[in-house]
Amino acid sequence: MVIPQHVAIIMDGNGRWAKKQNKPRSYGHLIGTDNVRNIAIKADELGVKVLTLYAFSTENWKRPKDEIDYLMSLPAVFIDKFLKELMERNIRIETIGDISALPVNTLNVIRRAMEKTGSNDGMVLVLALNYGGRSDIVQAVNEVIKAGNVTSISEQDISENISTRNYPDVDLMIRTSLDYRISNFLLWQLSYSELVFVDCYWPEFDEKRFLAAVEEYSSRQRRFGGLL
Ligand code: V0D
Repeated sequence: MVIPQHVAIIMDGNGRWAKKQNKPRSYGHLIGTDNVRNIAIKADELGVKVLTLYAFSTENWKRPKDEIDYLMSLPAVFIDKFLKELMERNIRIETIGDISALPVNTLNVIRRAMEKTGSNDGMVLVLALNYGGRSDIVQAVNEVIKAGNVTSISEQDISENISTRNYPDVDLMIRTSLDYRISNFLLWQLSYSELVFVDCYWPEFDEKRFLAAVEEYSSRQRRFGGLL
């Protein structure tokens, strides 16, 4: 099997999953948080090097305040429950997106987790938080301009200044919940990625389904490798 080095996931459908069983949206988000742990561990076991998860988009600020407040409590929930396990597995936590706009409590929890896991050199678990793909590109262009004396900008300039500059290219992008959109997730980075859309909600996306998505990726690589 060909293992993707970098997998990115749009974890969609938590609210709809909860509604389906007459539970509040927050319940879906909470179970979705446990699933982040399950999929991260499966990815690590398969030998994935970087797992990037779309946890909060720049558009998510438009949601009701109560829901935003609840979402902002989830990093602490996740870290309290699973930091020990991440340390045992040598997994490092990093983020992309403008985390400076997050509530200060949330920000402190995330910073502490990044410090504690900072010297782990196994899989990197990247949380995209207050992330938008267009703003990532704009930010990279502005970095290049700031470096001075710019008359033109190359693809390499942008690749070297975009948020994911230290990670390998995204090999596989998975979106749950059967929406066939990129929704301002990694735009630059998905240029050559395989896209797999899965017909279940994020809380239902288990290890078996993750493995199936990796197998689909692997079979596409084999076909491409054989030029057939
Ligand atoms: C809700 C489903 C883990 C999608 C997953 C602040 C939306 C659960 C984190 C997390 C969220 C963040 C930082 C960190 C460790 C874990 C998370 C948010 C939402 C938005 F260092 N799950 N999760 N963050 N959801």
